[in-house]
Amino acid sequence: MTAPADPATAADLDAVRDDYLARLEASDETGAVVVALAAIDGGHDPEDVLLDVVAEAQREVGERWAAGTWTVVQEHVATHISERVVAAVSRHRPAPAPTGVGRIAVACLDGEWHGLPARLLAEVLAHHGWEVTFLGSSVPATQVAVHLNTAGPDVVAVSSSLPSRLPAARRLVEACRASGTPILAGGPAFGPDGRWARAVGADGWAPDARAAADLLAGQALVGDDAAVTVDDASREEQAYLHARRGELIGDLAERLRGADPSEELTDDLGHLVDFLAAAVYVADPALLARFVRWISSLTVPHGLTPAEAGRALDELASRLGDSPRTVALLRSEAVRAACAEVGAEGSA
Ligand code: B12
Repeated sequence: MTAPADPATAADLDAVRDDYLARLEASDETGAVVVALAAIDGGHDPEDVLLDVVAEAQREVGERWAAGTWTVVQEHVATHISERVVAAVSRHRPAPAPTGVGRIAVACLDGEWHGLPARLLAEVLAHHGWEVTFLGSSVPATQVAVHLNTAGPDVVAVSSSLPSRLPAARRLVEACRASGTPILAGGPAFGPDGRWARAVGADGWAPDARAAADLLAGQALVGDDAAVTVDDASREEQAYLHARRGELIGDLAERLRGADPSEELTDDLGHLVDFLAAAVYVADPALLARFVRWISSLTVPHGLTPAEAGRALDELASRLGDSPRTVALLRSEAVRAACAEVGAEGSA
């Protein structure tokens, strides 16, 4: 693909994105495809249309869902349209034949259903000459291992949006290590600077698909074992939290709202326990602090309020006294600061 657009062209792409979002808002699949293909026919690189129009629009879709201005159904419809647009773009400007740079498998972590980011990465890498096999959403590590043994790609690229999936990332790293295949990680799950990719032992991380293509072109992927923070104690406490998940959610929900809690509250408490377990797993209070800020920013009717989040963290700290790392994390300065910032007072 070509060099980044000059400023004038970049401004054009902003207008294309606005137009594209308007088509998503109108549930207009045909119109969205027309906008994307017209931008390409007008001289924009397909990579720029995928990343600066489709991916950016999807982020805005997420903002609108989080702000409560779009329903879940509107988000689903928009995402379905974007998936169709990605397919249309790749038909309109098919990737060239692989140039021999290498073979890469692109997969989402087990339990990770955000497949579109991985699809976008796969398209971009194919345009950079890679022979890509797209394994799809939520692929268990054991199944990736089968693929490694049978197809033998040079690299595995793993995508994840949810930090709560990080334990699955470590399982995948171990499967890749067993076959000697380097693993490149990406997506918001791994933190804004990729710190949780290093924590679980990935061999490389890139912030976006363009950077991934550059990284893969430039150097061999070599992990840094010293950066891995997962150890036996963190595994044990994460597993313990996972085992008690249902009981903890039920007890917290009853404590917060009595006998008839909303489904949204129960879902949010599930996220809370899962993000706590992931934070314990990678031994980083910043992960839980980010969660506190995120959950408090949502305007989901009947969901967990900031004050309830603070009480839930308190309650967890008092119930999990047999898990010293978990309690230390719940009582950490980073988590306290996040709680104070969002009005989740009274936290542990
Ligand atoms: C569409 C969507 C969904 C769809 C996904 C369908 C699909 N086919 O992908 C569905 C409905 C399944 C979904 C479900 C959920 N979602 Co959702 N979803 C989104 C949304 C709106 C868009 C995702 C997207 O396409 N983004 C655009 C991509 C291109 O951006 P990206 O991920 O950053 O990817 C780029 C880079 O990160 C990088 N990259 C990505 N992967 C890789 C891999 C490698 C190797 C490399 C190097 C780089 C790389 O390259 C990409 C392009 O440059 C996001 C909002 C957002 N900000 O993304 C929320 C969002 C990710 N979802 C969110 C949530 C909470 C959920 C649910 C938990 C909701 C629920 N209550 O159930 C579930 C979880 C399901 C699960 N277990 O996976 C939250 C996550 C918040 C958090 N703190 O983690 C977000 C951020 C919404 C929000 N604003 O709060 N979701």
